[in-house]
Amino acid sequence: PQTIYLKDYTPFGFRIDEVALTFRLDPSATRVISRIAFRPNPEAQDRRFFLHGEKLKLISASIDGQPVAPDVTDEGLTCEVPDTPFVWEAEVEIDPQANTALEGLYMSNGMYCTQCEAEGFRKITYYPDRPDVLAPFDVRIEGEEKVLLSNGNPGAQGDGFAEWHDPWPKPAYLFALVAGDLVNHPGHFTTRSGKPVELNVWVRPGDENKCAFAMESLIKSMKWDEEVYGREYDLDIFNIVAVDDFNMGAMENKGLNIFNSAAVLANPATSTDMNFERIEAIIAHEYFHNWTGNRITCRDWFQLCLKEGLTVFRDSEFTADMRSAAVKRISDVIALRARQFREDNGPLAHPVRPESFVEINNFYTATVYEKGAELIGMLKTLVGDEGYAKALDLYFERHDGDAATIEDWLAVFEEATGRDLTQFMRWYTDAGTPRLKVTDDYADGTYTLHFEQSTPPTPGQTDKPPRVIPIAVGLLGPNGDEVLETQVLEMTETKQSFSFEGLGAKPVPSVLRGFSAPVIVERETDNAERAFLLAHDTDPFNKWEAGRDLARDGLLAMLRDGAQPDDLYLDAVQAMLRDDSLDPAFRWLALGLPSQDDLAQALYDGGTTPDPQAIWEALETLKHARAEAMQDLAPKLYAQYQVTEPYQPNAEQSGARALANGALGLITRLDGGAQAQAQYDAADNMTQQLAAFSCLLQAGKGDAATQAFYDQWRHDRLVIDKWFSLQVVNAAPEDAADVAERLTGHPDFSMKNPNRFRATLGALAMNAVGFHHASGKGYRVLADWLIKLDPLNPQTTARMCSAFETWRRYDADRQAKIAAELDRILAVEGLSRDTTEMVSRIRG
Ligand code: HT7
Ligand code: ZN
Repeated sequence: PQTIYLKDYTPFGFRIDEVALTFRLDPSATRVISRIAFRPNPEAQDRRFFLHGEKLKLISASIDGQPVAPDVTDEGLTCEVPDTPFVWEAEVEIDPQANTALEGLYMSNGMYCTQCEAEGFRKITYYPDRPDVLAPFDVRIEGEEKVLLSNGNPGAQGDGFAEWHDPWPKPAYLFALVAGDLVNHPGHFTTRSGKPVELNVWVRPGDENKCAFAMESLIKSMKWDEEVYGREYDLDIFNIVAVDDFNMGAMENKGLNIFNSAAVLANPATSTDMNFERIEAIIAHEYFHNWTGNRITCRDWFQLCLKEGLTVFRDSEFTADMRSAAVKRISDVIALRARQFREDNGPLAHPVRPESFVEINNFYTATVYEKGAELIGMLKTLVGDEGYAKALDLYFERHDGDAATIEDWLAVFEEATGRDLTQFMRWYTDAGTPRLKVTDDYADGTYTLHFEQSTPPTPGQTDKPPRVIPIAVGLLGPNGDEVLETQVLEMTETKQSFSFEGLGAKPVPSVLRGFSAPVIVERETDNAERAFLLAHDTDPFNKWEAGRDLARDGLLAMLRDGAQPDDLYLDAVQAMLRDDSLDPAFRWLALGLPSQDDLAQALYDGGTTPDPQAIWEALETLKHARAEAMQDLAPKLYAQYQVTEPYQPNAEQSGARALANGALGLITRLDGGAQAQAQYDAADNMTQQLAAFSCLLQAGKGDAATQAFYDQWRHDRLVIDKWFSLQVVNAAPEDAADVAERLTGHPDFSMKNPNRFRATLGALAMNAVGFHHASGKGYRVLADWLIKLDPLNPQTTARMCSAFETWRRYDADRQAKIAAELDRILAVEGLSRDTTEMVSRIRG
């Protein structure tokens, strides 16, 4: 397969003034008629006329009304064209029903829908399917379905047809079409300049009672973007559609966002607090793309972080404003470390702006999204709130209607603030997570912090010069008072020291407050200092971090030296749980333990080969010790944080339920599931029901609940996804692969639905100890199913291969077993480009 390089970018030889598309819908033989007005692009040298096109049957083509016979290959067509403006017309036939890859135009439960990012439009018609070719689109849909939707504003609508006009020039990846017998949950928004906007959430009949929360979230997002970023909505209508078969969470098509139904449908009976929070964030994310992604798009796919990093950053700010900023920050960092640090430390490491790819779908990664968002956060820290606001205003003013680059993005910051960001650019071009070594000394009232940065080599990049790192620091006096409020130190060299004078005693440093840069801090410290920070730090992130480090180091000592659970940790976490002045959601986070994967990486980094079974056993031992240490406290917390008011998915109630359910986990370890069963029987919302169900499964008492849950929810596909997933995630180490395999034989299992596939096989990879069982059956079951899925859905298959990305950490026997599975996948004849690229990179 061909590798595409950023350095080879050249503009397309033509511009497009107008696109008109007509769709004659038919499940197996849809006709797409296109009329495209091209003119030579004065900024391009290369005037070869190449249109992308895949899996299309060309019926006819003409230029300025004269039939032409282009050269057609599997990837597109070329044709002689005039060197003056001309009109290209073509008719193609496509087969939506046979499209199981869920890219292009496909069918889901009898409904037509599209997914065009990144390169799906080429499966709809011949077109320059690249993000730097923008055009206004007019669309006519002819079909018998009750609802016919596309981008932009509605035009003529009649029996069997509908027309849509999108005045905003857009690249083809933002095109969308939906047709089906759908029902809508309507809403309304008036922009701050007084423009009325019609809002709709479209769903399959039966799902109407799951739309209200999405609509509220959309309205909040529209308002927030006006208030915080000064961005108004720009069409008369905004439609959201829920689709069951979808490869990712959602898609920001102009004026017609399409959502995985799991990322939009919710009500208290069927969705957990976490589902509600995720839906609110995804609705916001897709809506915010209207400006950061749609009005200003990317020049090429190497610039993906330009829209994704910025939009993730914006949705995190939104969630922080709607809920608790501290809890959001801590949760984001937990996710960043779990997914992005893991990626950055393995064979799939790549820069936030990659330099090459084979299949762009493989680069919708935690690095591009989450690390991309961290870079925006660092920029904001470096230039300050005012500088950031000025730079963003300039960005919107200067680049509205453009397909922009990271260079354009940094240039507006340089101009708006006068800063030189040459060194900052390394964050975009260099892969890998920097290590930040911290030491200190104190003499005569002066305290000095010494920093040293280094970044390990990553695939294709050995040399890593220093990057600018904003390090937020505070100092605490021996009595716990803060003697220095948060200051941002700017580290620009490999080694650098910063001194603080006039201190009466050696302070305790609180370094990298708020996780001010995506780095790994290495500092030799002791548990007493961590307990001190857990008790006194005013920075909520570092307070939480101190508890997490205590837990992690205690666990590592158990694993390396056979130590007992650390009393200092047990006492400190109890003291924190008893502190009613702390937000319950924060306390619930502080009760969390490092994951099996975190511990495996920490052992590996320290030179020890991780044993997945031993890691799981150490965690079990610590959880049991905690339950015993807190046998008085846990029931008190459980009672104190029961929510008696009617269910609301807001931050306050969610935090209380999370803490109470954390306490239920402790209780279950000692009472064998009695309290969990009582909660399960009484639950009137999914948060309570699912928490109790998990506890019962973990206690080995889940059989009755498993049957009852299925009987109660068999009609609800999203709830049944949870049923599949929980059984696998909570299975005992030796059973996990068998449970997953058994569930693939369940009548409700379907390979064609990515949610169900992930709920079963993705869940196996999440059960780390089960997946890495010494027998190798976890590896075998996952590889078997990836091989089966690949011909149907390469995109989802390739993404799920990342379960194997950490394989080099493990012992020789496990490595050999994983290598054999990777080789077995690679040997499959006709393996997709997506999966071939992923597995080859992982295999190395
Ligand atoms: N911009 C979108 C990314 C995307 C996608 C979404 C659904 C299915 C396939 C997809 N490929 C790429 C989603 C987002 O980041 O908002
Ligand atoms: Zn996005």
